[in-house]
Amino acid sequence: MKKLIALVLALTLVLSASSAFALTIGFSQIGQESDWRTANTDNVCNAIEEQGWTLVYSDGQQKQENQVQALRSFITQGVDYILFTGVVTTGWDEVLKEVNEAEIPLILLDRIPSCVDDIEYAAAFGGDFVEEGKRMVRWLANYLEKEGRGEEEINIVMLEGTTGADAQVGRSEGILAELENHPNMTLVESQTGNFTRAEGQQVMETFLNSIDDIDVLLSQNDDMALGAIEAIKAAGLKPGEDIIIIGCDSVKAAFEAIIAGEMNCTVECTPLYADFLIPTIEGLEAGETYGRDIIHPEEYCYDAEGGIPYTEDGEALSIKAADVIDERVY
Ligand code: GYE
Repeated sequence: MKKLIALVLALTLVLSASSAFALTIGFSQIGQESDWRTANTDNVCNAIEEQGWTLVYSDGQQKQENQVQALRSFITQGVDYILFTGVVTTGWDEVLKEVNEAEIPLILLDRIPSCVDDIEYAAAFGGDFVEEGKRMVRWLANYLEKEGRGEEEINIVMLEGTTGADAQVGRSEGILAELENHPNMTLVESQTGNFTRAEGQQVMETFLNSIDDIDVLLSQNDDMALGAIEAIKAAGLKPGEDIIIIGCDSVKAAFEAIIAGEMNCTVECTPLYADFLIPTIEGLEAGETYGRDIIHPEEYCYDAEGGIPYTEDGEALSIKAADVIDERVY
């Protein structure tokens, strides 16, 4: 009898924790290049499984053709929803039209394909990458000003993300646009580090070998900045002091580097989309529609002391990394 009661209790718990709908969700993810990506995959996959929904997960290993294949196999399997993050922006027109023809609701996540205006989608969530790029430069300009270096000639090197990825295209655009406002800042060299630590380190090594006086590194994600820190140390320089280092994503490891004085700032880009995604799918199941807006989460900027403006209106101020590191989940 006791066993029976325990079983009934356990079943009730499972049922109340899982959702009322039995859904199968196909998720075409791009790969595992960074801490951001790991956090994103875990957050989305765990949330789907916690709902009791069936997850069909596919890791594209940074290859567009793998992702095209995954999308086609989701169509063949007749999944109920497709979540899609494309490794690059272009080249998705055909396969996404096939998804539309199969009438499987498509949810765009993180990186938005360039054919977005020509396809149907049920909802879209992603970072405002152009704004993130601008924030990196605005933070830099305001920091230099505060340090009394506002008029100084500043040499910048840049580590770019995967060439042609939405986050690379957008952040580059934002950075270049904002640099126009600062004639004292020169972008002396820019190369891709593919959003990985290993390549960030390698490319920074080549920058250090060929350029004498690097003042600033703008790194389009934190992982590449963390790799670059190793290269800078190996060259006998002090990261965060001899070279100002600004990253993007705001992963915990970047907070640790900031607290250690080896990195100066990280502009936030959240990977935590589950809290948007699950209610959206539940809403779609209930017949809601979400229009064509691309939803950008609210994001901040973190550094050693706090108090540096980074938005266009100058009102939002950077947050001290040490004050919030304990709450960081990624
Ligand atoms: O910044 C980087 C990741 O698309 C926003 O991809 C994402 C980017 C993120 O690998 O770390």
